Amino acid sequence: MISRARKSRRALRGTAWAVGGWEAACAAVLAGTVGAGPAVNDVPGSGRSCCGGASAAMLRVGLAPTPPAATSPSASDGTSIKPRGMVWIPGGEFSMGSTDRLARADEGPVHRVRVDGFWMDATEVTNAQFRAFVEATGYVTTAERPVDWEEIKKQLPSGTPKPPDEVLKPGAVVFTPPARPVPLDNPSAWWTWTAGANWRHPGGPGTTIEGRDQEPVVQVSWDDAVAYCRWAGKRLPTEAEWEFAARGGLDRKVNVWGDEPVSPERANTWQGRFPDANTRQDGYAGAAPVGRFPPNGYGLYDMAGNVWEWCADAYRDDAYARRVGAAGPGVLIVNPAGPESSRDPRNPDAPVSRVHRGGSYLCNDSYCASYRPSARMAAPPDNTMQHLGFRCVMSDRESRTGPVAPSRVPGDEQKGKP
Ligand SMILES: [Ca+2]
Repeated sequence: MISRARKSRRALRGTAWAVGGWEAACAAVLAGTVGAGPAVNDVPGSGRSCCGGASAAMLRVGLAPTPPAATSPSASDGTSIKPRGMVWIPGGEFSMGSTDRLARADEGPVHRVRVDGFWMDATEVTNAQFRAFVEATGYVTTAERPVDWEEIKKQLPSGTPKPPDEVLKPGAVVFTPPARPVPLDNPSAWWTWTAGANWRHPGGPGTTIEGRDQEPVVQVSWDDAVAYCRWAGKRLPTEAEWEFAARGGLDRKVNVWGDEPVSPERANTWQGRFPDANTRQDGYAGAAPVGRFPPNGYGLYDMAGNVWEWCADAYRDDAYARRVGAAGPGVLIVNPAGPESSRDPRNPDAPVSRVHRGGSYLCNDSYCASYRPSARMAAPPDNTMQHLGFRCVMSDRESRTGPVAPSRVPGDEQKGKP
């Protein structure tokens, strides 16, 4: 007879221990194990993500109708004025994706893309900024809401048993480094489901964001990020906008600063042996206050490392192949807005998976080189993580009119899974 725990592990085999963490954490709790999870990723290169996810629930709180002004008042001659805290990213063409030795399969094929100019937050959204949103709207984040098993199980393989009620409490997955080296094929060895973890207590109930106003907000879902952006009169960047901006005007470079390798002076990543020995050569074991590392060519901070950043796009591992296949080789793709449907091998049962970019303070070349501007990662939109935040954008037109829905390019508009 197969034990309940073994059934759970079998049922969860193939799900996202790397990124889709609520179910993984839930299963780990249910199974009482941290050593029997499935292989993380079968993609060569830096395929693993150092990620873990969190609770899931659908948006349930309406937004206050009085967002703050996202821009300074328009000048009398109608010209736009620099929105506070944002920098102008000039439109242009670039090679999206990478064939670098560290690149994963989903970063190709490299293709030429053009994006229109847009405004982008110079930094990740901070705890102080997110607190202002919550205080103005009464918004309750995903990780703070009661867990809805009926919604959660939609992301799980059919037949996954319902965990005990004590497990189905609001919370999130917290990074809990082991005391000694561990195999790097099982993220549940360093991620722990923690009731009470949320953006106010990103490391669990015993932690706080007091005195950390300038650190990036984390433990926020894609839904939370979208809600914030709407309140602020902004939106999440498309994946193409994010990568174009991250490259800072440098085309076909491995990193946002060029081809030189990552170093403690350049970005907040992990130095030492992941995940048990962080030497903190960059000064930080976790997130750093925003803007502590040099900006890229466009004046954007922390586009490499610190915390991951949600993008608007649905994720497909074959998104670029489909796009190029539809347009034809060498054809310039203009303002791609991402596929209509998701295909995420790390979250095969999730109806939707959303892109996040930029890597985090947990990135280390031994495990995850996702601080590179071309690196792609994803999670279901109700997942939260201790190293995942976001920043907002808006077009110049949107700076006056509000967000405009994107139109999709050929290849992105195909529906259904192949
Ligand atoms: Ca970042």
